[in-house]
Amino acid sequence: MKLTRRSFLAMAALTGGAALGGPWVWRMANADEPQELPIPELMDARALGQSIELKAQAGEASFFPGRSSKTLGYNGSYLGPTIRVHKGDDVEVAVTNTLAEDTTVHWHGLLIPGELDGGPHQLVRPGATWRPVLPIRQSAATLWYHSHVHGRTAEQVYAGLAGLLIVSDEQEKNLQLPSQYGVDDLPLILQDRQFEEGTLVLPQGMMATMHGRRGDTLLANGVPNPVARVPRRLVRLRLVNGSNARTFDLAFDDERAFHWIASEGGLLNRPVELRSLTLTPGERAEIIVDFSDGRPVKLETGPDTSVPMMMGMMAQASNAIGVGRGTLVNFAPEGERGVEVNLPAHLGPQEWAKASDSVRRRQFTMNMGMGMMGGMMGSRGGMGGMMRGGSAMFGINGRAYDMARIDEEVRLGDVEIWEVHSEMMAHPFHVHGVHFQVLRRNGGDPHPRDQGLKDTVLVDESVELLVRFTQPATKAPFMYHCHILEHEDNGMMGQFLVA
Ligand SMILES: [Cu+2]
Repeated sequence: MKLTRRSFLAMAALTGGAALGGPWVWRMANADEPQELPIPELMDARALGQSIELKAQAGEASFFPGRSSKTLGYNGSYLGPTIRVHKGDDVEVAVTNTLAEDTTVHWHGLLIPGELDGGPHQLVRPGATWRPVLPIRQSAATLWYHSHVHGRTAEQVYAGLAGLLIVSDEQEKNLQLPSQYGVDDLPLILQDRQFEEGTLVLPQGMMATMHGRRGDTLLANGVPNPVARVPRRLVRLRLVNGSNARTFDLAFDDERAFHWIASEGGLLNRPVELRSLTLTPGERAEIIVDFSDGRPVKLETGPDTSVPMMMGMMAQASNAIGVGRGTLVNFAPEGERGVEVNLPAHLGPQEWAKASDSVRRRQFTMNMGMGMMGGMMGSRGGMGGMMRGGSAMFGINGRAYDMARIDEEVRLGDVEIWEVHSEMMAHPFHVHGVHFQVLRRNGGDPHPRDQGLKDTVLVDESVELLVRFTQPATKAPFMYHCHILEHEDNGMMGQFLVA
């Protein structure tokens, strides 16, 4: 049955209007007319004379038919163009802030000096333009860029300030992996968002801060339940978890195998066959999927299990989350069956550091509920008052982030072991300006999914990371923080210099 707007209104009238615009109705309407997967515009730095222009702007987006939402985007109303840069080049980016508030643009995963990083210290004021020249010296990888303005990162990213950043190089080109952007090389920014009557809403309150903002609707490139038309051959998917807080457990609905070829830092040594893949906020993965059988298939995520039981129950009671299993993308293979191609057995020769190169060990604990009792007993009006007051609810090593305090100092060129622990729930840990390898997880061997060079990692209990510092941070520090953006905004962040 085709649910037209008129029959929908009639049905709403029959049900006494109670269901008018309820989320299930919108999802039904949407399921009737699936939208095509939008492919963000590609801005190739070489084609553009090594000059990229990004404009942070306010806009309106229509996530559901006939409903518009207030959003933010780069050069558009929601999300931003895909920027492609090439190893060896220097790329000038002009970031203009047309918003009525401060912003920054952080190049998540790019190995560049601290003052170019786009963290909280590189504020772009309303009306101003920031012009960093980015030296691209790292291997091919899928990165992303997003707002990182302290205290407002969560709200700005939630509203849409994020985009994909691809680094290309000759070695990766020579592998002849699927590389036709938007055809057999698809960017997929995966997010969850909360809607009411088809309009994007910003969850508020203590639950939203404690868990990070989560939502009942899954989006890929800003569209719920989209259809991606793909050729009947091997296709590369560049997956980014751009959610504020939700970890995705990705798998295809027919449980087909696929090959994981790249982690956050670039190509793995060799393709790894998987049937499911966990992606925490800030993490990326490139996978190769074989669509040659021509059968439609869905990319799904399992239910959100990253909230502790008690907190999950509280959240459900307060309707802050309602997130089960769901579809992210419907793939519809089309055209003639492609000729069979084998993936290269060997991908990237990752010459990297060894644990024995490490000269120092540091410990970090991501704290949650710090000073909670004191805050509840205190005179600030309970937990709500405490959150608004911004007292130390979240921190690292017992301290909330302070822009004026340098927490760690590292020697340029050193390799160190960072031990990272999580409190209360699993937290994704991101370090700016570095790549690391996971040496140990929860006191044992790392998981298969921990391999490769990374800049973001899910810490359920503890991890040991081998970190190499190749980028200076003298004029401005690098950040390390929880990538649940509400935790980060509320103090679960520290900063370090590299000299
Ligand atoms: Cu966290």
